[in-house]
Amino acid sequence: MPIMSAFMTPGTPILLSTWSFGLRGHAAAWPVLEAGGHAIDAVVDACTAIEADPEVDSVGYGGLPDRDGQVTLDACVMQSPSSCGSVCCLRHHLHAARIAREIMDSTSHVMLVGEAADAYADAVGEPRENLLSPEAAKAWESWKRDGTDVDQVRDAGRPVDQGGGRLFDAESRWAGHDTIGTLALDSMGVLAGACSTSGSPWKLPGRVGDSPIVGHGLYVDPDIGAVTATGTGELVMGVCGAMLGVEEMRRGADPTEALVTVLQRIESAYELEDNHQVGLVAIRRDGRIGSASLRGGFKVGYTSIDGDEVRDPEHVSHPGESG
Ligand code: SD4
Repeated sequence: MPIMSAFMTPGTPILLSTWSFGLRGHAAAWPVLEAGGHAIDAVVDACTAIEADPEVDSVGYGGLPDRDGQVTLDACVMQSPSSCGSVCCLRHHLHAARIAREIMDSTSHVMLVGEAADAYADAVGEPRENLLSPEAAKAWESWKRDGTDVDQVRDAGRPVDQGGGRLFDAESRWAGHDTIGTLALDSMGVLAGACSTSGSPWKLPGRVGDSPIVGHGLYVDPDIGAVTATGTGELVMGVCGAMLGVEEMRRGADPTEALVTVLQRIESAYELEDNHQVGLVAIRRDGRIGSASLRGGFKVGYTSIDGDEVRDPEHVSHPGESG
């Protein structure tokens, strides 16, 4: 299949997100960019809106809990190697991307984790919230009752994005994926990214995936481009997926070609299982965009001065294998 990326005029702001529900976040973020605002504000606003949106069935409130029934949230934000922030395993605060940004802006650290991260969020005035929705609690109780093996549950299906913001039907809800990754290029030509997740369903307590780790679920080099990932975090982590994508662009690859290299590296490093999916999106510094996924079912939300669009990825490694 031909590998192409759309060309955008430098100076024109754009937003690019994993999954069609990314557009719900773009609705909050686009006015910022359109008014000449900063990419970092836009991506945090986008994630904040998605984290709070109860109709998005796979991010923030409503996300599936860990093995012990506890929802934990992870996020990171990035503008450059010296400007990034991350938070892992929040148990009491919903707006993980905003907290990661606070860590970036107000501390000399990059990452805070666990109870201490919740305490930090308290200290900066973030409200404590219940993260477990009644629907997610019911799903967890039923999983516990059945005693189904985690891997069998995941094999029930991969998320299939129908373009309307929902990824799961009642049965494949068990396989819940929980990540929004948003990239922005603002009218000053500055890039930023944010990534927020509740991780994989029924995970071992303490498990953290790619999303909040700089270079894995998100990487931004202001002189080169930005990449963010969704899907099976362990696969992305093993190849430093987001950073690899940016480094491929540094070498001169087109954004989609760069993402295809990440997927090829994953395929050569792992035996793919039925439940595995990885989706990636990229913006190069000049506004070219790219997208790719291992399997069908992934979609991309894209917003420019021409409006909102849900797009199929430019490349699908195994197009026949959707959820
Ligand atoms: C993780 N990558 O924690 C996240 C999950 C995800 O769509 O992206 N789901 O592994």
